Amino acid sequence: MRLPQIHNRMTLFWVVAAFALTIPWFTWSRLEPLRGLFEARTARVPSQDTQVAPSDLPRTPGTFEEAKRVLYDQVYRDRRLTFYCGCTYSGRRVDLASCGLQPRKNVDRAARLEAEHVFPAHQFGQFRQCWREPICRKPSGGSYKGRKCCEETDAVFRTAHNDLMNLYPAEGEVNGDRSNYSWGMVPGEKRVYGQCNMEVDSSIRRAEPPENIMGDIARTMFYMEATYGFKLSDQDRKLFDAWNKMDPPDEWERSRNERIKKIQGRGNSFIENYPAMIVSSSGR
Ligand SMILES: [Ca+2]
Repeated sequence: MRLPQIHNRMTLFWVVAAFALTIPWFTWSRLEPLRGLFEARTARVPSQDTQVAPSDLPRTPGTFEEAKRVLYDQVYRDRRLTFYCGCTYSGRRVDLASCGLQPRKNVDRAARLEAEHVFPAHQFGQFRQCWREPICRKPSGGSYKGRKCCEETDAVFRTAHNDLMNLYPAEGEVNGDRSNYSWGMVPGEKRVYGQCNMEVDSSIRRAEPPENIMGDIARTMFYMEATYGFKLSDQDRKLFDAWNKMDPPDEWERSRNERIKKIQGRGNSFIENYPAMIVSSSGR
């Protein structure tokens, strides 16, 4: 009499187990669109754990504090205009009325001037050892990883992080909203910053800049790839090729490049050789 009882219990166990496993499988299989989105997101950012010989690196400022000072006081010494919305600024405060910029939520940060990384530090840092593993030691004995650790230990990261070519004076809240999202086209024409034509969609982690700086952004991204070996995805390359053609370098973009070249010893060939570089950048 005991054997059939055990048999029945085992059967019941397997029936329940199979049923329990079916629920997550069924749910996952129904989420095809979400899964595709997740895969697309992870595929959009290729690994950036590159190494460049120290002699091949530009002479960028040694710290981020120094980079900001040089950016504001030297490169933009007579050009007090923010990157995204074209507002005037004085000291470290943005004049919101000068460009019709409406704060979305954070009034104080909206008017704060910040240095924006066009190629986000998170995107070129996240694959590096110093970002992922706690290889840095505190004097007190603990360990840490991430941006600070990379700035201290990784010459390629530090040089790229402080590269003035990749830094632009931007409006604090817009900079914060852009976060480390990729550049792209955002469906619709949402206007959440008043007259400023910057669109950020956190649901697809994407930001669309105003048209007059699309080319500036594309050439900055090409420069970061060429200088540090940070790879652009095929999708990004197509987008930036289009932006590069649509918005050629203007007088200010060329002057900015010359000023930074004097400081760092190297210019952006995608600006200097425009439009010759279009062919080589799109042909890869
Ligand atoms: Ca432009």
